[in-house]
Order: sequence, then structure tokens, then C-alpha cells
Amino acid sequence: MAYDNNNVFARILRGELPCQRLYEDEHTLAFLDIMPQSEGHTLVLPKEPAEFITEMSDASLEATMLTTRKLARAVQTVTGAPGLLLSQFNGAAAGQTVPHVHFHIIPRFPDQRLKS
Ligand code: DGP
Repeated sequence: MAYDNNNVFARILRGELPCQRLYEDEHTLAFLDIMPQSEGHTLVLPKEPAEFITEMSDASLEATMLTTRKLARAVQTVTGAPGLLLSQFNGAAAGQTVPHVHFHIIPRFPDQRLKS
């Protein structure tokens, strides 16, 4: 599928839109979700333009997963959450609303209901 260069995460990656940046390196960017399902809800993106995980290069996927683990540790430390939910959606039919690959890191607490 053709990558939409003007999707909101592409614009954040280019610095055209603001975000609450938590981490950045050569291949990845992490920032707070604007509609958090719980406090500390974090998004991790590859800088490589890709809509689906199936379109990512090995190097980009490896870097993105390593950043996801790094941020998962940080989010757990800062929030004290005993659990973390990781999710990643591919395609509108699966619930993806922004067509640039991203991983959600969502702190979870016992008996906590996720915001919709
Ligand atoms: P999904 O595509 O369904 O995996 O979720 C996209 C997520 O991105 C959703 O939780 C809300 C978040 N989001 C959408 N627009 C922005 C934005 O402009 N800034 C930030 N920080 N998050 C956004």
C-alpha cells in the first residue's frame, strides 16, 4: 500500500507537529499518546516510512523493538505499573487509525478498565 507522507506521525517525525518526546535515536522516536488509555501511555515509532509491520525492514524492526523494550522499562519504572500492555495494529480493519507503524506501551494496574 502507498505510504501517506502527510499522516500525523510522519508530520511529527518531520518536526511539523509537536509531541511530548520521551526518546529519540537514529531509527526511532517515542512520545506520549495524545489520548492515553492510562497514565504513561507511550507510542514507539520507526523513522522508516511504513504503514504495516509487514513492510518494515529487518533493521528498522530490530531498532523499533529494542526501543520498545527500553521505553517499556522506563514506563514501568516511572508509573510503577505491575503490568504493561503492548499493542500494534495493522490496517483500519484491525483498529489502526494512524497509517504509520507504531507500538503502544500501556501501563496496566489490577482491575483497571482501559479508556475506550
Ligand atoms: P492506532 O492507530 O489505533 O494504533 O492509535 C493511534 C494512537 O495515536 C491513538 O492512541 C491516538 C494517538 N494519536 C493520534 N494523533 C496523535 C497526535 O497528534 N499526537 C500524539 N501524541 N498521539 C496521537
